[in-house]
Amino acid sequence: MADPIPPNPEERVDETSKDRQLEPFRQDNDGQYLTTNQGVRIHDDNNQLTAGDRGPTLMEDFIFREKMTHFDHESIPERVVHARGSGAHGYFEPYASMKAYTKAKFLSDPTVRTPVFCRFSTVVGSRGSADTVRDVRGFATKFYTEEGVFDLVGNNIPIFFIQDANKFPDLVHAIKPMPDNEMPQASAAHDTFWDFASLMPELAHMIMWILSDRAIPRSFRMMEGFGVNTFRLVNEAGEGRFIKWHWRPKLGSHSLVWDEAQKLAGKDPDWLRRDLWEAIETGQYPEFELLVQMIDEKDEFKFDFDVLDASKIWPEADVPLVPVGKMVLNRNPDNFFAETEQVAFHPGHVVPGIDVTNDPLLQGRLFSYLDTQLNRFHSANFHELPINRSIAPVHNNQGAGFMRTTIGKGKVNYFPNSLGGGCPMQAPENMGAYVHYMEKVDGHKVRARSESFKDHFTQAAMFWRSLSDPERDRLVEAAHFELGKVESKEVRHRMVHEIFNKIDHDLAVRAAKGIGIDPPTRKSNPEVKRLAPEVSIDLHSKSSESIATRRVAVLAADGYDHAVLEPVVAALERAGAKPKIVSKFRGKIRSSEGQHVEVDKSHVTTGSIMYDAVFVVGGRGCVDRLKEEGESLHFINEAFKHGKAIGAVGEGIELLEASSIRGLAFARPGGGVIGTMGVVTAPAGHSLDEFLAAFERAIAAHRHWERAPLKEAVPG
Ligand code: HDD
Repeated sequence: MADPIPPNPEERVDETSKDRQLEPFRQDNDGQYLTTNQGVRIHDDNNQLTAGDRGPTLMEDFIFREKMTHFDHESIPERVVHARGSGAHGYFEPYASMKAYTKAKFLSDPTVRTPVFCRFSTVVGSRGSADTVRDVRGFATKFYTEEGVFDLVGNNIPIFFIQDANKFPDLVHAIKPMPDNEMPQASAAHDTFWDFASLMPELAHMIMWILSDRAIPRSFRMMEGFGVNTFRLVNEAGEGRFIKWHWRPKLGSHSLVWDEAQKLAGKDPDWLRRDLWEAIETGQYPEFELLVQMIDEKDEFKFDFDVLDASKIWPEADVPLVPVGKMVLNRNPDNFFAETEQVAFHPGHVVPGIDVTNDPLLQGRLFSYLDTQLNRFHSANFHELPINRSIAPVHNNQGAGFMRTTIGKGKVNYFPNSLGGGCPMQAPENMGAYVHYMEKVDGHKVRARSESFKDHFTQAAMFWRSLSDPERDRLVEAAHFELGKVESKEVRHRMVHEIFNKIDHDLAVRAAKGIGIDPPTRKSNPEVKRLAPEVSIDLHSKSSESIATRRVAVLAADGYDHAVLEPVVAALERAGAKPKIVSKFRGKIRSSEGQHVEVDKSHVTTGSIMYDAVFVVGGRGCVDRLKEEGESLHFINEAFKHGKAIGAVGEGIELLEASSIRGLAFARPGGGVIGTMGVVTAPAGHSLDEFLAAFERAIAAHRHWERAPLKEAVPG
């Protein structure tokens, strides 16, 4: 008999269901003897079996052969895209029942916590590439629901490059490194990508997003996620609604700046991976809110975009966001390969109440993901790998194939059968069976793009108009970098005249200036239909008030003022921030009063790029030393240039004065706290509470773009 769902009320799905399922697969080597794969204990794991102690290896050395053969096979093909990723376990819980819209049980009962595994990734780079490259980030979540596995395979950008999956291989070939020399790694900044983009106007909107700050997130914990494609929710009554999935991070959306991203790629290529890992290890669990936008089937043709076109957003002003629930990531994987590498996502892994639509990008994805898993695992049984296993019981007649682990019992492996009592049997709809949405499909066979998909510039122009001035400056700088790396003048010309100028004339003129192309003399954006500002795009509107998990460098040296350092560090920690003492060398430094503090990071191992804010502690001896250290001055200049909050107390202010910051007022002895453009200073002896309140506000703001005119003169 097939197990009813759930098997019994005692075994109800909860957040630890997946963990319990994984437990028998875990292995701990503590206190164990080394063995062969057959469980035979090994006496000597340092030497081959040779003929004499200086002779050749004996053919019979089955122990060495087993070990070496295993090693030689210790890799699987990396993902053709999204090869580099980081995963985490957690749970999802809905705020309230979504029953009116979907029969999916995991969205219908707020008391149910569904276990999840989430994998964040970059798209273009190989497995070993740097985290902070300019790229889309993958945001894929596997929900182990009581009705089977549901995969929400999204990205951190709400739209996609192309509209039809048939262009996916071309897009990926163009954006991946050049076919002849495999350069550049993990970057779109080369001729083939921009050649493709300049010939494909449907990429125009996405190009704006990848040139924006969205493509260099500060943290996986501080970026939004989107299902991108249009899916469908279906309720018990069989009513369907078009939907788009959204994830919103509790910590707000934040980005790096490009100079910082490039430096981090060298100083800590694992920046995003480490950030996620450390946050979970220290109990600062990342949280995301799940939301949906819904469009009734009857309103399918009400909008000036096609609801099935993945290169378009649904403006929030037209289609509001409905909060659904929250996800908390609270456990790091035990093993990178077994979990993060072997997890296999597929947008076609849906449960009753969630269905697909005719979005032509999604339709192609439904083919590609299963196919790619077969290539990665060389087995149709990848669903049996522990990380991929459903926690809902699996019963079917698909019993064989490479690496099958389940031992099916009985003589009957076909359907229908009478010899097995008809089992496993088909489920009626009211017993949790998946029934496809009853959509009427009718039409001629055509290979064509719908007319309703052909406006490529309206939303790209809306995006540009919605940006603040500093965001526009950075987008133009990004275009200068990306296209500045393109050798072909023809490609650069086409991007400016055929794409940018159709989005916005000012953008085209500004982009042209940095890449050696004559700017267009006339506007050319006749296709733009609507220019209402789109608030949902603005990164700043989604900042968080909290400074939780922000990294603050505390610059200090021997002779520091302990009476300032200790309370500032404690206050930052109370607010959830991560202060770290940075000094020339590791070890202990001594205060002017004789106390000690342990240095967390030496200059050679860190840099301002690895912090969200900097604090300079006072103390005569300390500051005299810091002023003599190029690293400390560079630290301040670079943090200022990158728009980060800077705080200094007492003599610490002298380090700011010795830096290249010009045009800002600093606190004076006997005066009050001064906070301008995110630089907060307090004189010695002044109330630290007032200073800390202003400094924390400056950190919460994340970046201080209003400094732009001052930062030009500061060396980076
Ligand atoms: Fe894709 C992986 C997200 C379009 C084909 N995709 C992959 C991953 C994410 C996305 C997050 C990594 C999953 C993981 O962590 O293992 N992909 C998207 C989004 C898209 C999108 C949001 C736009 C709506 N993808 C897309 C298209 C195709 C693919 C149009 C092909 C028709 N994607 C793949 C793939 C990958 C993949 C080749 C590579 C590795 C894998 O599937 O498991 O099948």
